[in-house]
Amino acid sequence: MDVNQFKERYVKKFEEMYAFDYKEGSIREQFLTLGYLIKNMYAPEWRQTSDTYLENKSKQVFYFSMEFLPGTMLKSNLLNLGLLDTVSDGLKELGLNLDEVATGEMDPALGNGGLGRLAACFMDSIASNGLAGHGNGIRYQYGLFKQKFIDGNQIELPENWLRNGNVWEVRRENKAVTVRFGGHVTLDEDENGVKRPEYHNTMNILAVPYDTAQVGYDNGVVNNLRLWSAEIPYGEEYLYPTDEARDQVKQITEYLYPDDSNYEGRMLRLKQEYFFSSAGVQSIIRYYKKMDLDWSFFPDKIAMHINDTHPTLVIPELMRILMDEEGLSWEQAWEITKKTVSYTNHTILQEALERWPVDMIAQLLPRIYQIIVEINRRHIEKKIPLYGEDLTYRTAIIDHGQIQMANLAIIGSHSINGVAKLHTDILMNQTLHDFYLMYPNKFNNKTNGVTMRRWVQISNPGLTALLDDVIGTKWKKAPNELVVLKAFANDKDVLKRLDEVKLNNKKKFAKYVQEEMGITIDPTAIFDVQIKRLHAYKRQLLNVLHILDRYSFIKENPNTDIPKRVFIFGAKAAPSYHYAKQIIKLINEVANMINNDDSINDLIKVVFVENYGVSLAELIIPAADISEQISLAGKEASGTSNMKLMANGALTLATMDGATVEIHDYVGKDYIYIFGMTNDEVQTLNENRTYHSRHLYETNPRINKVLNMLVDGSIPNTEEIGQDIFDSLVKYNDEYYLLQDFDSYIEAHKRADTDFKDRMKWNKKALMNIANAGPFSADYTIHRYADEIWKMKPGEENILL
Ligand code: DL6
Repeated sequence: MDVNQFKERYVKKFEEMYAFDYKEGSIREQFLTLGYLIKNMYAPEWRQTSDTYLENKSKQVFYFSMEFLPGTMLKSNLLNLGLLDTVSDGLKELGLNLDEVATGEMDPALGNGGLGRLAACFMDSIASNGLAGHGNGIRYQYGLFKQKFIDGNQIELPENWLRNGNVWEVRRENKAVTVRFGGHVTLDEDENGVKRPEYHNTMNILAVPYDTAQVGYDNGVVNNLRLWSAEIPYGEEYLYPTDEARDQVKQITEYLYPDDSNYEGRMLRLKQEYFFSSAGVQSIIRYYKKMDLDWSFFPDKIAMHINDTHPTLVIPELMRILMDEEGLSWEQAWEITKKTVSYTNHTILQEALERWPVDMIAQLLPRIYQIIVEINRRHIEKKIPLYGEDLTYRTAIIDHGQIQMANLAIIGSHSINGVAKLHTDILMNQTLHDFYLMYPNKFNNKTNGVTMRRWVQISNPGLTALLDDVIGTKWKKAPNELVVLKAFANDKDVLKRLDEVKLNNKKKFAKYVQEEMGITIDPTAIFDVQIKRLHAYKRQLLNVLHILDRYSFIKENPNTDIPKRVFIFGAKAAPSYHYAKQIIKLINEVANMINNDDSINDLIKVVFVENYGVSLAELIIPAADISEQISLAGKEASGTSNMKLMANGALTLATMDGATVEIHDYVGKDYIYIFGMTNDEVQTLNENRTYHSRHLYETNPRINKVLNMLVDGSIPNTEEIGQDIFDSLVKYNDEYYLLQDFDSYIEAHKRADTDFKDRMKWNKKALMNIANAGPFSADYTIHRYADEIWKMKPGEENILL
């Protein structure tokens, strides 16, 4: 399609939809027109892809995830279809602007953070790698809450992302399935003497799928993301006569759980987990039957991947269907299930390891409960002779009245992977060591990755143009080609152009900050960025302590020549996470104090953006100079903002944690600022029990001064929270060792200050980061998942162009 054809089709489509001239359309109408037009364009390939998979009986992977955080889809669809320039030019000729039209799209916040965003990167890479793979999740009516700051406090508002409809989705009522909850189950013998379950008094919910195309990059592949919505079954409305009864159904897919680390035993969440697991498995089984193959081929044709333990009920659900509905024996069903399912662990935080009370599962899912009990019984029976009672019981699925979901996920699958080398090592050697002894071959590492299409090509067009010009365009399909850039590490012209690209991105962000927040920031300052969920282990507080230290230094040395810094934060706290919300309040009050202090000559500014999410990340990341990855070593499973920031030329200032260890190894120690304890040192400190934070407070003058600022009235409006935060560091012995790492953190920042003054030196470091970002492309990560876990190859038949 050329520009003229596009223009013609756009104008026609607009008139068909709205019956007036496109020039009078609102941004929303202009966006919707474009969205429907694009959807019409990929629809034939979407259909053809799925037909081809069926005809060729291709092996397909289904990625089960409670969260998908895709970001807006207009530009990524255009990019992947090869239409970005055509549409941008065409709109311009029509007097419209693609960037403006794109603002008409809502950003679907169907995830909390890293885990959901990873799932979205994977969808893009699966399709772009030409693999037959689809997502399976929940179509939440309300995404993650919209964050507002009122008097510096986080307030949560509902995020009704569907209020104007969703152009990309297709409701497929004819593909709906029924999911059963509650009631009770009896096992009755059929005419052949086989025990069959009979369900009584269940609550039946209709699961209706909404499909969204996942367009591959320049390869004609269009896969599917299927999100399920809960509805009352047709013709059964009479069973739900009250508002309360109807609400119970609606609630199942109403809200995304706003917490990524602390799962309370809430019935609704358990319902959500079973709802989308069951619906997904049922639809896959229905599909498999169309292939008309023996059940023994199931794992050769289907892989089901569970993204953390939230979809673990896939395991007993697959068992249930294979045995109860398809008549397979326990042994046959178990073999198929294990070979089909694989599991990724995303955290070692104890509070995030899911456990459900036995009573709750027994009451909500009686048949599933029976199956879990039997899986557990057989596991124990089989393993005791091999590993003894102690070890075996430590790996039991049912323990102290709780169902351990990670144990079920490991026992019922053929692969468990961590998301960075260090994380996987910790899983094997500590957290899941008993399982590692039992199943060493199931464990493997798959370091996370990010899609360079969204995180470089779409969000940083300036850098993309520079790369295309300097190293050619191969990197777009083979991100490791970025390494060619190293040849230009001392090329003054390239470094200058890189500097200009960064400056332009910083100006763009500065404009946003001015317009939306009324804060003036200098684009030539160091933009120091920490963007991630607010959590104590991620140590945003350490960042604040550094800001306070720097602030008091400048107050005492107003003529210092350190470069200006803008500290940029983006973070949401789980609504019930009191301490994290106190940190948010502290950052906002520190920002207020510093931003309004004329005596420091603008040497520091603090910007805490409201409602951080994918769209804001696309604006902030290309503008970043420093990437703060400062979690306590051993706590961050991987991190992915570290990869996005690196690919955009930010220098990482970090502890040796998660995938940052690998970033360090690739980029080399001269191009990264490492500080703080290693994981081994943290372990030693834990074991020795010799840490006394109060001692550091009392003996280290710098720490003493900064901590006193939290309680001596230096920071307005923080009386209560200041004391609580101070206590967490001094009275309660500083659980995440901020004070232990404080000095080396300050030193790392000093090194960055010095380097930043030498522009060419800094730009060379930035260039080296971009050049080494290739290995962190999700395309490679997905290649490894496909090859080593799912046993899939991007077959010729999947590449349609
Ligand atoms: O693997 C994706 C992402 C990692 O990069 C982060 O390090 C990790 O904190 C995050 N985990 C979660 C917690 N979810 N659970 N359970 O989001 O996963």
